[in-house]
Amino acid sequence: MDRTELAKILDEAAVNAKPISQLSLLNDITIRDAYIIQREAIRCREQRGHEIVGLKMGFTSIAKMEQMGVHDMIWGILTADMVIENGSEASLGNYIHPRAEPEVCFRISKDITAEVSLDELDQYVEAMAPAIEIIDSRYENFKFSLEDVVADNCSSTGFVIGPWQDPSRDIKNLSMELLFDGEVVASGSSADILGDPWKSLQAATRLASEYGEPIRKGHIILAGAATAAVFMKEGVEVSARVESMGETRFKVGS
Ligand code: OOG
Ligand code: MG
Repeated sequence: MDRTELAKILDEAAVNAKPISQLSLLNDITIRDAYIIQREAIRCREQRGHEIVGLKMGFTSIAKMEQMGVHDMIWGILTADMVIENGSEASLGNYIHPRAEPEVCFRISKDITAEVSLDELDQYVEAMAPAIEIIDSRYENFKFSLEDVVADNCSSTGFVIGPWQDPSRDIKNLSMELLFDGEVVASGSSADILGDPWKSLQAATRLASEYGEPIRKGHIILAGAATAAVFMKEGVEVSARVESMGETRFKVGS
């Protein structure tokens, strides 16, 4: 199958919340191909009127790489239909087998069209916040190769953002927790995100420029989870707590 057909299969699996078998089992897909498929599938969302609102980094922590059995950093595209308002509800029925993970995110203050060095990144960030990402692989049993997951837009499905605050360069060692009904179900540190979430943002500028994907003023960049992700359960209130940044939450509906 060609890349446009594969993108359509992934897009339909997401829209219908129906899992598919791994594309790499029957198709030869390189990482380059996978990013082209990812972009094509995003085009389907754009055609439905959902604009790009940012990027996400994935597998920036050892905990995540080990959980999913992969070995490299990846990135995906966030669109407007993935936004879940802080404190609102996300319905299980919209997803296949969703998991939640605690993250931090950055809001970009001016367009980025080339790689930005770690030292210069300050000039491009206007705010940061605690966040929760909902990931929902379109593959059966949440099993995939690196190429599969990249083609599937790195399992991107939803995200919730907590209170915005002024950017700080010193977020290297903040405790990060995921809670279900107030009980900690996963915990780690921002140090688990490449040693410093700013390094993840730096990598996002490098990868986006390599693939010709501009990062725009106002875009959100999710830096990647600090812990393994946890399956969502109906009726539970999911929250993430990041030391000195506060909390963000949503309720899991049916
Ligand atoms: C891929 C998404 C990885 C992260 O924060 O590491 C990711 C997956 O685990 O299905 O979002
Ligand atoms: Mg994530």
